[in-house]
Amino acid sequence: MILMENIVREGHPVLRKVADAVSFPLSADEKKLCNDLLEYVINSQDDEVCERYGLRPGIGLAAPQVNASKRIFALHIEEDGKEPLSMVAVNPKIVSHSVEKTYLTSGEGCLSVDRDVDGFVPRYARITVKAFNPEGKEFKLRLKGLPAIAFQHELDHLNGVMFYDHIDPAAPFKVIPDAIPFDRY
Ligand code: K2U
Ligand code: NI
Repeated sequence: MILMENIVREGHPVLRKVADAVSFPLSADEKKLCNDLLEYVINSQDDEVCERYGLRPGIGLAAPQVNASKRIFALHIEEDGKEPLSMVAVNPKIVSHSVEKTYLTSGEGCLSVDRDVDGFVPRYARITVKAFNPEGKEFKLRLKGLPAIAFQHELDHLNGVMFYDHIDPAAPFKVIPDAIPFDRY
């Protein structure tokens, strides 16, 4: 299982690389990586497991964050009153997006960043995405709200982008044009 010691931290060059697309069928190691990434995000949202293994809770985890420069990430998002969103996305793409933006009013964090970086992170409010599951089956989803934000955060990891790259250091809380705020709490 992935532990915090397996998650690389900012400054590690792998976090600034454009990750490599993977080809199907996945190797045994790549299949294990997919399972491990999803297992981490599920484990990290279980208070007992989180406590026992000292995990930081996460709703997403990308392969580069465990030093594997491959275009794979996992998401597991449970929101009250909504169907859980649980996926491993292989070679993910945003195929279209809204003009409208959104941002988490709480700002964003990252399992690879051991510090608070304040500021609004502009994200597309609604996205249409395509990806493959680990078995090689393509899927297409329309996402909004926290799933859309998380998908964009993880896709950034596959392109060597960190959330704070989107924050204007001169005005971290400046109003984002055409943006609707997203309150997590
Ligand atoms: O990629 C990661 O480091 C996991 C990120 C994913 C994420 C960050 C900001 C916004 C959406 C997703 C976080 O550590 S997950 C922690 C978290 C949990 C719930 C909502 C937002 C962030
Ligand atoms: Ni992150």
